[in-house]
Amino acid sequence: MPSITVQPNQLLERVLTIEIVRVTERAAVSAARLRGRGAEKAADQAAVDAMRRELNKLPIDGTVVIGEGEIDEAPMLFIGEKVGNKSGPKVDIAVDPLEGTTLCAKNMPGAIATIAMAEEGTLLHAPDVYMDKIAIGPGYPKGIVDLDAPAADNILRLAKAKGVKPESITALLLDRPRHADMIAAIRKTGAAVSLITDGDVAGVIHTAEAKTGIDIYLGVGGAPEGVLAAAALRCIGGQMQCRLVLDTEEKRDRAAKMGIKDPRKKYEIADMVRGDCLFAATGVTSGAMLRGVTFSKDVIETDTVVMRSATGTVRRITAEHRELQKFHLD
Ligand code: VTB
Repeated sequence: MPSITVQPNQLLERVLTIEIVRVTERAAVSAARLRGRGAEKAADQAAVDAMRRELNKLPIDGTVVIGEGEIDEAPMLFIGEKVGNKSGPKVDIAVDPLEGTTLCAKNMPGAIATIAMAEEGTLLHAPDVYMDKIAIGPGYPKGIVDLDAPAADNILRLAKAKGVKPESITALLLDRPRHADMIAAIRKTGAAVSLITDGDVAGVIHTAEAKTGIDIYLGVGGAPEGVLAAAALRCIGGQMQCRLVLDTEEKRDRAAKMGIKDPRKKYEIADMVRGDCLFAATGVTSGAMLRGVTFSKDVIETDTVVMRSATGTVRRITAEHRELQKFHLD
């Protein structure tokens, strides 16, 4: 039987796979304590504080490249912030400590705490702008869908590749007025449209999870969320194409300062995540991908998915936290 040899430099990366679970778990618990309070900012801040504290314990020399905002706003976990205890490898980090602040504030399904990590210089440094996205799950020939093709063509081509009628295709989009024409065009093909109010990191990942019944993700969402989703698809397979929406001089300037030379560039997964990566997400409220945090008398339970692109391993980790509950730790 062939054995898998672990190189010394891979050892730390494998350890970090488990360590980043702690990071998203703690962010999720802190946000979940504020579920349903109608307090978006407070829940987000609680998740940010917890994530930052846990990140700073890790043996990494990390730079936040996708974070809570740009440096002039100087929030915590801003783009460019250094995290980690500096004793380990130089890494790029993308975070969304509370993806779906509104979902959490209203205690609606699908809020998560999420992170991606990769070797320094390999994650796209994207400004906090919109991004046009298209994504499908694994198992299709490359190029079967295209960001620049009409939505209806993409649905028809995907149906053909899947060997089904368009009626058997389900597309997922953010429920926004800007998508009205696209939704109408997709429905005209006979395909079903599923709408989400927020949370398109999970939305994109759903295309790679057969149990969700989602075949394709389409539309305009946040760029930070796009890079996080690309990291997940790099681990589990699937195709994704994206383009930043840089529709003003000011946005193009901000992007240029982050090293983006071509504002119209169409990004593939390999352009957004240029090497091996780790991805983790913990449920804050229950959704199709993850269960939300549950609080009982002695135990807090979390549900996390963690992925490693080097091997494509996906772990689902249900954790019981006793100390956190006993001492009411954040
Ligand atoms: C999406 C969604 C996020 O922002 O990226 C969306 O995944 C895009 O922005 O959860 P608009 O809300 O302006 O459409 C979120 O909803 C987070 O704010």
